[in-house]
Amino acid sequence: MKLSFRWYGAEDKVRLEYIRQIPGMHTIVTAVYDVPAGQVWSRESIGALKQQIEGHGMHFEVVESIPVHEDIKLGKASRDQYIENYCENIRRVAEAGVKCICYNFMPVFDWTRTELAHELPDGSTTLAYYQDQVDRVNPLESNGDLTLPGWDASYTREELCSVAAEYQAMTEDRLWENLAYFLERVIPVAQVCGVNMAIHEDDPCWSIFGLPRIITDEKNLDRFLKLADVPNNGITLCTGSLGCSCHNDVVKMAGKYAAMGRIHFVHMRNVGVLPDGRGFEERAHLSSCGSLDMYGIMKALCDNGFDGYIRPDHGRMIWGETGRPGYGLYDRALGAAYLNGLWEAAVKNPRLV
Ligand code: DNO
Repeated sequence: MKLSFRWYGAEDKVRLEYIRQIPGMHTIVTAVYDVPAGQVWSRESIGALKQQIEGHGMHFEVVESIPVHEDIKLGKASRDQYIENYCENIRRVAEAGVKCICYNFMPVFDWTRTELAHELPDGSTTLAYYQDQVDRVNPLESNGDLTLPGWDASYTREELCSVAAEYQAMTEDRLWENLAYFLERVIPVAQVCGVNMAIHEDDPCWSIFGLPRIITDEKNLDRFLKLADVPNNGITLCTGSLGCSCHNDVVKMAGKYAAMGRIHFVHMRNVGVLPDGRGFEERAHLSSCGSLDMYGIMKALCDNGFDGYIRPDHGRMIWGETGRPGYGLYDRALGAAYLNGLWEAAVKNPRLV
């Protein structure tokens, strides 16, 4: 496995010189952030990222994310131009040495939480999702300044309402068709460029605000992989996104999709799933702090030949750190050290065949 770390570019408070000091750090995961979804990234911007990362002794091999324009998800006539732009971005990042691209196919809202700084008993703060808080919010009807963490801040309220309204007639089947249309055009380009596409599961992995969500469980991941049944069409296994539903057996999925060679990127995060569908809280990476068997997942990956990228996903805020929720340095660095330990243990205790 290649250990990686998400970095938000030159503006990020978490500096590359700190990240490189995490033992075993190999790859920086980043993106060109100053361009709206659907536009082509300049070679200068991509090259500047590469230069900074390599200047700090690391590699730029994973992009998270190249966002998929809403018109593609909606299946509008304008999608062909946006898909062509997407393909051009694949070509350009591949030229710069990128090997894996993470993206998602969630309508309108990316990851959604109701609290960004929920205090845990040890005084750290974390991201949390409480279903009753979500149920009280209707972003399509409310005219206040309603917002939830994770929403795309580049939308004005009016734009958000109008794009969400366009989804009123959208069904899961239509969304699947639009995803298939996208993959038919994008995966062949990825194959030529030697890039692995890695879709991120929906977070949380269920429908919110009446919008369809389809990358949610094993059955749907099987269906997704068959849409383009080639290695370059793979997944980002996000343990927290899948693991916030107790119906998903993440250890089993890790082993199964790794054995198929279809996991290209892993987001390792632990969550505490609350009883009775009340939601979940993000927790420290250590298995005993949450609901997931983090060793079981790493072992399943290792035993099944996984050799892609792994990054510690969201961390809590600890030791007085402030910054981008989920993306501080300290707790993610603790997570990285823990993942190194789990991996070493897994490698030294191979499955007996
Ligand atoms: C949240 C991230 C997601 C992820 C996208 C991938 O912290 O895991 O925003 O980057 O869903 O496209």
